[in-house]
Amino acid sequence: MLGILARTMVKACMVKPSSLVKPVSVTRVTGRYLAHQEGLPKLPVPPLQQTCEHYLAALTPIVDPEELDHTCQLLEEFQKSGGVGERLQKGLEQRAKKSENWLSDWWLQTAYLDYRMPVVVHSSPGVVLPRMEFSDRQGQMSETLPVEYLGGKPLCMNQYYQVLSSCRIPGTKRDSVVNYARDKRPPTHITVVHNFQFFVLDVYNSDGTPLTVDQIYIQLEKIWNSSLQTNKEPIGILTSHHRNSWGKAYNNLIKDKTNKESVRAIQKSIFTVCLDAPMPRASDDMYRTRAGVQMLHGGGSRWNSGNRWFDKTLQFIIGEDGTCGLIYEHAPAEGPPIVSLIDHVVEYMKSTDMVRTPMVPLRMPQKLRFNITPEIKKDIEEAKQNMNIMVHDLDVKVNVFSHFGKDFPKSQKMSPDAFIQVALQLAYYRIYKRCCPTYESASLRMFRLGRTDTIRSASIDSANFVKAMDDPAKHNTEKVALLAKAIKAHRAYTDMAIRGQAIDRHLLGLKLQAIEDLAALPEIFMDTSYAVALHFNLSTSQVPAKTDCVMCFGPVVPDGYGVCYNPMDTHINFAVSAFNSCQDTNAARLAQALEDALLDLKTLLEQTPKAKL
Ligand code: COA
Ligand code: HC5
Repeated sequence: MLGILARTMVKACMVKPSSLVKPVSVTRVTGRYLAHQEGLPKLPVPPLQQTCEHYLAALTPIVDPEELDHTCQLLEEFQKSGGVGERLQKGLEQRAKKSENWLSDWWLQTAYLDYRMPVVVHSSPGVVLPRMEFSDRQGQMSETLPVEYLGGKPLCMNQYYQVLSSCRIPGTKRDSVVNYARDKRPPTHITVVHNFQFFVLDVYNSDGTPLTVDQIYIQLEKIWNSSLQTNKEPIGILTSHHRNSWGKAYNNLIKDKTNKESVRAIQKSIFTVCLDAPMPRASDDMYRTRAGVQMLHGGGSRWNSGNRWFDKTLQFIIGEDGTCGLIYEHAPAEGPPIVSLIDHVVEYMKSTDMVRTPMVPLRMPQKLRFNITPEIKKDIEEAKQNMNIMVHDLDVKVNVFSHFGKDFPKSQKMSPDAFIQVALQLAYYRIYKRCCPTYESASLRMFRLGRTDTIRSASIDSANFVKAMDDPAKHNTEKVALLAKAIKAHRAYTDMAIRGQAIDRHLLGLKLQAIEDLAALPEIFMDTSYAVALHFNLSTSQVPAKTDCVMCFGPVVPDGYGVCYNPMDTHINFAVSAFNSCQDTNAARLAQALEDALLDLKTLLEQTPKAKL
């Protein structure tokens, strides 16, 4: 095993400085960045009437008919010529003209920086990478090395600069994000945390060349050996707290100069590497689930939750038992750029280049000191308690659906993503006998500074299908026709969303425009239907990766599920999350129902002779 790891280490040495995380020449990179950005179209503002129509259609399967009637009237009023809707629409169009992207700042603020729940579970996604077989500590530490050259991939340049050398900063009312990647002298260090103790590790020599893998290994070993004590205060756990509480604790923490400098070093670092202590053993069956929670929250205060700085945009996590993965703070970037980085690293690790390590002695990595006053200690204790409650409350089930992957729906000439989403609708309907508001992320990265919009997977067509599927009075041919229609409708919604024509961000924009105009909030936003529509019992996301990894995130409502999936060619990795405090939800139950639904769809299609379609 070490042979492979040793090779991996050597490969890391071969990265050209120009492809490293440190921008070699800011002007050159900026030039490329601008050219790239200018080539992208601007996010459109969809037509008002179109959004109103689609909104009513989206409400149809999820609200009562009387409620729908009422909303229909409100929408008519809203759209009236010379009415509120028209005025807000004009305001939005003006905003779109004047800015690079009418939505992105609002979205960053509303979806992330103003959101006060802890980032752990409620916002930051975790990713489990394929398990490594470490035979010893050298294995664990050398696996951290590929992360050093993650930035080399020519990604969307905007996201590239958001992911590295950046960090969220808590506030007592709202947060902010700092980014040091474009500084005149960008950071040249990463932070490493082991047994709750943080270290600064310089990954570049003074001449700008990167450390070799051997050198980094030597440095990591020094860190490891000087952080063997396990009785340290888990200062990092503060970052898992409710944002207002953390904001308050933060202001108190950084009153002390040493603490402030230590925090700054973490915020500035290119990324963080968490060398985790062993987690409780899990059976092979439960391994992925255990790894999923290790990435999402670290297992609680007595395990690895203190071995993090949850505000840090990118944290790679390497367990002693070969569990590898990462957690990222969502405010600056979406999943796909993160996953592209992973794919790049995994691919890079396969190369077999060799390089010699210069025998220059290196300075001991600097340990970050924290002065813990009784008040800070109290904040840590509070954060620990809160973290342990969150850990107990999170119910996760990670599964590999191994019967088929994208291959089967493709063989049926169906969109695999739509197939999975319709299966999920069926799974939910079978358990709850109702359709629920469902969110699927759609990428808006086709547009300059684009983030996401919502694909509403619960549609009139999906509802017709799920109701028919288990109805003994319906023939298979009819079920297949309804299935095909539901899948087509989903794919059509997806196309609409990625072209910037979906309804959710437009409605949000109209609402925020009203607030910005200091006008009364239009009735459509105070309507019960609107609240129902935004109560996403199913919050889902497809994050495709070449690497066989599993991504997970928490639910967005107390009685909901988070469902993340990575469809591979012949299998599907998926993670389901729920809250234990909700009696009505159960992650394993929905995961099982989803597997059953996927298989039942396949059986239905295979048992129905094509000629009859
Ligand atoms: N017949 C045969 N093949 C089909 C098909 C059909 N009717 N429809 C689609 N396919 C193929 C596609 O060509 C594609 O082929 P590939 O595997 O060679 O690439 C594959 O099936 C997958 O297509 P599909 O399942 O339809 O989904 P998609 O890849 O277009 O993805 C979204 C859909 C919504 C996930 C995507 O548009 C998106 O927005 N992704 C980003 C989501 C995101 O940002 N998530 C994270 C947020 S942090
Ligand atoms: C590593 C994969 C993480 C996926 C994260 C994701 O999908 O985030 C969604 C972002 C968005 O704007 O749609 C939010 N969601 C988790 C609530 C679906």
